[in-house]
Amino acid sequence: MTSTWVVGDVHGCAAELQLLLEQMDLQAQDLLLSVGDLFHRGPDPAGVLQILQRLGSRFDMVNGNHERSLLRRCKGQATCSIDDLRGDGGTVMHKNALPVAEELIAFIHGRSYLQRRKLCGSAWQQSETTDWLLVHGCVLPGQIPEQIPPSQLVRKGRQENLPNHPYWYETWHGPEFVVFGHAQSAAGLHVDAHGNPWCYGLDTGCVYGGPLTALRLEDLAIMVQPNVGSRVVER
Ligand SMILES: [Mn+2]
Repeated sequence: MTSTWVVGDVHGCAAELQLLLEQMDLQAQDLLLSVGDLFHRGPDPAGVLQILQRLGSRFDMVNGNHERSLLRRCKGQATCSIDDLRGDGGTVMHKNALPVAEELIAFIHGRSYLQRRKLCGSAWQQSETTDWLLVHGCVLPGQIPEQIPPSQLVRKGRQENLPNHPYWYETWHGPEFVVFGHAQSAAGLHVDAHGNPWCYGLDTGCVYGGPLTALRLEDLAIMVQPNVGSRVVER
């Protein structure tokens, strides 16, 4: 069986990513996908890059708001300063990213903001849902996901046309199953009134001390990173 793992917001937490991967024990046919926001806030963006580069074609991702901001800042620049590596909201990149700045930008350049893939596996045998979407922040009910601009896909996604402006994941009933990150408050499985699964939030706040978490699409298994011990978070 192929395993398709999706990991939540890494934000420069290389040690946690390494521990999770060791536990995951990816095989040659398996995939690791990321919901984006790989590099800012945390202590070791260069380490995250190295780990993911080693996975080669077994890794893929969508860009998050931090990648989007980083790419916009670095556009057209041959060399980078640490200021160019700022992310969303001006978040400073750890200085150990500077030696690998060009590699880091090349790694995220041209990545998509939305991916559509086919569901398969034991969790979906009785389900009419055929596709799943990988996105950093949101998709919006009533809109074709592929037509939503990146600036919206990386956001938390409130529905301004509804009373009390609920978040998209509070009313999302497909037709696709959606895996996303970005919002710690949205972490976990979201189901409808009949218990059908419709989306999964994977931002478990790793950079703030939560365990990095991954979801396997085939059976909705969850893997939680083993304890890394105490760590200072630089902001
Ligand atoms: Mn984000």
